[in-house]
Amino acid sequence: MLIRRTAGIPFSEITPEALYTDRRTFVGIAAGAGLLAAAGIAGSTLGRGRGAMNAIGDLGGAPEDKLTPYDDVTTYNNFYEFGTSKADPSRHAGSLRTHPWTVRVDGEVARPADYALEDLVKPHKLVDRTYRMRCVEGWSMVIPWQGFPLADLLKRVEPTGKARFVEFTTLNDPRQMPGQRMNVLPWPYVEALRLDEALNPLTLMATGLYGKSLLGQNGAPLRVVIPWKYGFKGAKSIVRIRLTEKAPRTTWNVVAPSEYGFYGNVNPAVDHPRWSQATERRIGEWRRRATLPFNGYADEVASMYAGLDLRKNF
Ligand SMILES: Nc1nc2c(c(=O)[nH]1)N[C@H]1C(S)=C(S)[C@@H](COP(=O)(O)O)O[C@H]1N2
Ligand SMILES: [Mo]
Repeated sequence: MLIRRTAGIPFSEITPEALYTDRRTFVGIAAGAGLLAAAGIAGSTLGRGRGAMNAIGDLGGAPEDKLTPYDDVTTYNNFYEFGTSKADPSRHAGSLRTHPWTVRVDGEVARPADYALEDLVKPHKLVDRTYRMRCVEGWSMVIPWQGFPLADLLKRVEPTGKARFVEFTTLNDPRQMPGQRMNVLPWPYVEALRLDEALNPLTLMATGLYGKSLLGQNGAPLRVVIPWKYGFKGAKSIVRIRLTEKAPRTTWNVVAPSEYGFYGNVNPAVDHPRWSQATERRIGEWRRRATLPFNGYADEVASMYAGLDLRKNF
């Protein structure tokens, strides 16, 4: 699938100056960083203070953030359908066929349908969103994604008055996904959000990163990205999006409920039972840095959890 370019300009021709002057194309936070990356300055520091950050889009108060190199983003992965080691997905995801690809959208919606991927994506304006990503294992990355807000798709399919949750299901096909021939997880991989989380403008259906279509290891052709939650919430290679009234059963929560709550919000104050979540290591760096509440996106998301005990609802 071709990635639509912002205003029809090829990524290779977009300069930092163009980004700076065309501020209106910056949707949400750090919308320009993906373009910067594609313009060939991946890994450069995104400004040296909040002022400079704001000029190209605010990553949420972490002036030291640099884009994680493309090679790391595409070779250090968790995608147990292709094996449990970090290198397995990039080694084995070549067997994933993403054309044709169908996504079922059903449950509590006025317009349930099976969509060919192209028809699902085409009506949406693709945006650039550079997000900090934090795995529950204690490592993190900064990834320039392309995709469309999940909210745009949900509005299109018209949730019914009963819809309270959105469930995402990954492809289940052991012929293409060798890791599914083993019982490391119950397949298919399922994740879910509350409807308000799914409608939050930060929640992205990603189709690409660094200006290129997603590779299998990153969840081609379509995956969900929720930057204030631990990585496991972001289901890859999605074949079904179902709206429900009751809370769906989600894979890691079912496998180890004491370790993986339904919410999975990044929270340095709530340790994983087996390790601290207070700090993280950015891939490509050695030092550990402080983990931020909601991964640094508290301004955008904390209000959704007002009155909720985040120690119980982890
Ligand atoms: N289907 C599926 N989705 C998945 C996973 C998985 O094993 N299977 N791993 C999750 C975890 S733990 C993380 S940290 C992220 C990693 O995404 P990335 O490899 O694109 O960085 O994918 C998430 N989505
Ligand atoms: Mo993870």
